[in-house]
Amino acid sequence: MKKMVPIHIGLVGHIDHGKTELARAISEKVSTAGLDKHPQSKQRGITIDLGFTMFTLGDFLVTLVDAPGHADLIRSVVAGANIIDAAILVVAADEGAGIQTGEHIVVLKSMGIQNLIVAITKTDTVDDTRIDAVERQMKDIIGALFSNVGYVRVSAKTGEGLDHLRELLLRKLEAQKRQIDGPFLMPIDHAFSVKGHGTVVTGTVLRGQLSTGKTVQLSPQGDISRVRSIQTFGEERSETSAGDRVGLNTPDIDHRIVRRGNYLSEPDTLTNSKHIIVRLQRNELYRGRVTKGLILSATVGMPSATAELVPLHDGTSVMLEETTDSSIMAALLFQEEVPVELGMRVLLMRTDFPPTQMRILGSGEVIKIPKKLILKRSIRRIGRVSRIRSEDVLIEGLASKKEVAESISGSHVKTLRGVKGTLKQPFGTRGVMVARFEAPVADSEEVIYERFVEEELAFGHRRKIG
Ligand SMILES: Nc1nc2c(ncn2[C@@H]2O[C@H](COP(=O)(O)OP(=O)(O)OP(=O)(O)O)[C@@H](O)[C@H]2O)c(=O)[nH]1
Ligand SMILES: [Mg+2]
Repeated sequence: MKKMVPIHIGLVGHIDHGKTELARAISEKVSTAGLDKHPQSKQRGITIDLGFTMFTLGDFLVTLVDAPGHADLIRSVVAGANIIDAAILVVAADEGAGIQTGEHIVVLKSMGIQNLIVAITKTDTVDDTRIDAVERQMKDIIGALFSNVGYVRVSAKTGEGLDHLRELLLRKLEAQKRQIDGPFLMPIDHAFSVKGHGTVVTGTVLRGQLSTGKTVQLSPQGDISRVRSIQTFGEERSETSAGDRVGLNTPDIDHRIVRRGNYLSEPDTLTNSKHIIVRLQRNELYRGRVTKGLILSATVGMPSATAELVPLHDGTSVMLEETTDSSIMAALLFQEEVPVELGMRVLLMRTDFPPTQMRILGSGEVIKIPKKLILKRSIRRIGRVSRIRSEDVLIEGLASKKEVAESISGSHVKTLRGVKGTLKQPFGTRGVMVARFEAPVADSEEVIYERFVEEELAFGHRRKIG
């Protein structure tokens, strides 16, 4: 059999707009972690968990990753976006764009997805003028956000438009460049036990190659297992490589400890860390503030974790109380250890915001994984020139009493205009200080004293060093 080219397409969009029905209508095979398998899905009639189905199209072996539309399940959409090459954004013809339509567009864009098909679904429920209006609405919203966009109208109920969708996919899909080199890496989406075989984990191989008999490690737990067998949509194979969707039989790992977003990798290649430094682009539609101590949900690669944010002065390790910049450098302090690698994609979300508000703060990548997180906090005092006596300048307001003034004697200061000086000694008992400057200063001019204290930080607490 000719080797098919694997490609992964996400199905995203507002709740109830017809993603799962569309997946059913165009798929040939449903995976073990198939559509709406979660018990609550049947009860509530909504998708709870990522679902995976498959069909072939020309040379492509297409995996559809069906994501939930419910606002509370946005983390699954982000997790799914981490393993897809392209996306179908589903919009119901009767309802038009919903709130999560917009949110999912931001997720796709943030995760670097450029290839997008907008599928207007449920076309059997409305007339053509309505469908035209929804298409116009979507074109307005999408604008120039994606480099490769197509539009299609479908009904999962009558089958109308499905051929057009296949055609459009065939035209727009491109074989992806996969990272075959480098250590094996696969984020896990499901784990279960098969009688007589033990644990099977499923996922999409992001990097490297693997063959049966090799050893893999579960992160962050650290457990090791031999890979007894490899399957793709029910077919046994002896090896797999980046881009494949597989089920791996890893009998030495207990399936009950495996969580969505854990990784399987070549042993000892991933770092588990409680803190990272990231560079982010602020989401233009985010209306909240970006302040020190903000608690948010951080997706790093596939898994999400609760994290505390500390904005940093660009290019340094100096903490900021707040940043209003669009390009942000920040430290993330996790509540629990997270497996990370340099360059992994990061998306930050305010899950404390109501879903009617833009919750995505921004996205970017991991730029540093420090062993210890030691940052500098600026302590800044502003005083004022109170008297000038030839070379000696008296400054008040930098210290409250003589002892404090003594403790900062010898420190450098500068005026608001940038004239540099040195604090010499206290003058009197009320904290006034004598200073000398490199150039003349004016009466009442403001004088800035700044020093840095180092702190070691972890989620929820900090410790002064020295
Ligand atoms: N008439 C009609 N109904 C549809 C069509 N597609 C889906 N539906 C119905 O719309 C409802 C929601 O469909 P789903 O496919 O479950 O929607 P979803 O987008 O997967 O929903 P979530 O995953 O919960 O966000 C179901 O009752 C479907 O039967 C369609 O093309 N025509
Ligand atoms: Mg669904």
